[in-house]
Amino acid sequence: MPAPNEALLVIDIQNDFCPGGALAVTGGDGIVPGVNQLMDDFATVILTQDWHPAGHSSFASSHKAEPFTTTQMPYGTQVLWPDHCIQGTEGAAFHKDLRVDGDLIIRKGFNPEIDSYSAFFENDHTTPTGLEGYLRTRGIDRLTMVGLATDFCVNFSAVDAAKLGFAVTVRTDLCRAIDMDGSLAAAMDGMKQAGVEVR
Ligand code: VGL
Ligand code: ZN
Repeated sequence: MPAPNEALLVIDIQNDFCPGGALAVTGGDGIVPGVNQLMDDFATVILTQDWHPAGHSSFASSHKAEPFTTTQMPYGTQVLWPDHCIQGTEGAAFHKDLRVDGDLIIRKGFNPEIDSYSAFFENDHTTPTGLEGYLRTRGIDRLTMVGLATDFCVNFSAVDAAKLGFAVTVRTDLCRAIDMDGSLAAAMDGMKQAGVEVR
């Protein structure tokens, strides 16, 4: 029987993060069968969906810059991405084979001025998404995380959750990384430092 205090967080398994997408993560689609199967083991399944308005401030095109460079935002350094996961587009849709029968879909990155990697806080590390309250009011204190990308949205979500006091496990076999400039190694270290069980 799935434990009532545990939830599975399925992060950003959307077309734009899969091969052929605008910000494709190598092998991103390969995790879908394993993620679908893992959903059976959880009483609560939550999916996140990166959900940007056109012209979002995290897009290189909004700064006349090259993708994968960085810029300074009021909240710190921001990587500039190719246009991706624009609200209502096919790129923002979940992978066609992903089970979407979860309890909650939480969208993030919809504020034009702030990116949001984490499912808990926008990139200013202060503006909440409301997910913490959803989990606490439902008595959930243990989270397993899977999805895309290991070094950005999974990493930020896992570290924030651990800081908030949740017990967090990241299943790296069901995650895939962007891995730019050592970001995967840094994410692994950061998650372990924060007390995330990475396996
Ligand atoms: C993500 C970069 C930009 C992610 C989202 O889901 O990891 N990465 N937006
Ligand atoms: Zn994004």
